[in-house]
Amino acid sequence: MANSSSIENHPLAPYGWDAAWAEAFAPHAAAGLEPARVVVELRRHYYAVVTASGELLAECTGKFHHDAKRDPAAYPAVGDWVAVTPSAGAEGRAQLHALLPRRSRFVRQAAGGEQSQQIIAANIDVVFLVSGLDRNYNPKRIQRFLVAARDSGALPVVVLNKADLHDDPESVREEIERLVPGVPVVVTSSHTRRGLKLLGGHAAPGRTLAFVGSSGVGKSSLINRLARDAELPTGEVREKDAKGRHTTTRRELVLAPSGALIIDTPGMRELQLWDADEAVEEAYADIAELALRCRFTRCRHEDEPGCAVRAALESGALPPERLASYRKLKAEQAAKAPSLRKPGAVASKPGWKQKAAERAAKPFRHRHHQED
Ligand SMILES: Nc1nc2c(ncn2[C@@H]2O[C@H](COP(=O)(O)OP(=O)(O)OP(=O)(O)O)[C@@H](O)[C@H]2O)c(=O)[nH]1
Ligand SMILES: [Mg+2]
Ligand SMILES: [Zn+2]
Repeated sequence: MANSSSIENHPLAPYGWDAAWAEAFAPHAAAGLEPARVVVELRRHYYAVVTASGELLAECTGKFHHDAKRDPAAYPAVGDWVAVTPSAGAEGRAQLHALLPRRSRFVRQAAGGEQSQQIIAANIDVVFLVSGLDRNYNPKRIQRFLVAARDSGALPVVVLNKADLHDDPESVREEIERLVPGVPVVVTSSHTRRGLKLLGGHAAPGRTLAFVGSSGVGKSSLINRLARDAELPTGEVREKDAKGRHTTTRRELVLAPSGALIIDTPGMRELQLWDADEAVEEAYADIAELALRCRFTRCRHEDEPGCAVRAALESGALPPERLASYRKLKAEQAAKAPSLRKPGAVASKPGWKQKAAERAAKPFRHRHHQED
């Protein structure tokens, strides 16, 4: 077993390698495998991993797939420690053989129970839930998120970003603190740099921080501030409703100048932390309310007798456009539900596959961030 001074000098120490990981890895080391940390999920079952000798594009072995038995949680996620071997005759490529047990995990609970847990980020110390203090702000969503964060094994921190767009951010902070007692709440602005020191306080060397939240709240912008040269893509939000455009399309770990490891994630449309259906029901609470009064509990509001929704349409109390948009959303969700259960569903946005294929075809190089 390696002694502690050689652990500190280990080339992977900046990525969080320590004596406990070395111990967990011992059987794999004995089998001639190398340790590596997943820094990007490129596409389904393909990962950029960092090893003692540099970065490799790793692919799960056939045996790995067999043992994983299609359980998404059995596959590596960004932040995971894995065992690899460089592929013979394919430079920059590696075979991924095994996954080390996780210390913590932030999961998205998709519809469909246990088997559908999707790991958003693994081995994280702190998970920041970012909200924007613009129209995006939603206390209920923050509460729901904290339920997911509570089980993660990481410290949850609520981040209220875009403070520059709000008249009284402190009052919001107080409201959230009352709502979620004991959870740190930080007010930030990536534009004015407000609160960045407080965020940076969590960014100690070797610690892993993950940023999650809806699209457009400023996750990548905040990370770019903390990791000066991360140069993560950021995108505009829509004028009419402050919704983001899903600029970030992959989960990626960057090494910040402070020595912290920071994980960026795509906005929450893909990372629904609660049942999507529930969100629609909430947005159309009036229709949900009416439906409670339909004679049949499974009323489709078409030609069933005693339908309160149709009655409201006929009386003019419910605008037909509203019912139409509700129906459209429900139909979209029904179509989307099965794919959300698949691992890698996040990566399967239009255009993604092609881009990933291009990237995979090129020799892979992840950004490195050194103290300057
Ligand atoms: N006013 C203001 N705008 C901000 C702030 N932080 C980020 N933005 C803007 O919000 C928009 C979205 O920022 P991103 O960093 O791309 O948001 P994101 O959370 O990474 O979004 P996705 O990658 O789509 O999930 C950009 O136009 C940013 O310039 C802030 O503190 N104040
Ligand atoms: Mg982003
Ligand atoms: Zn009905």
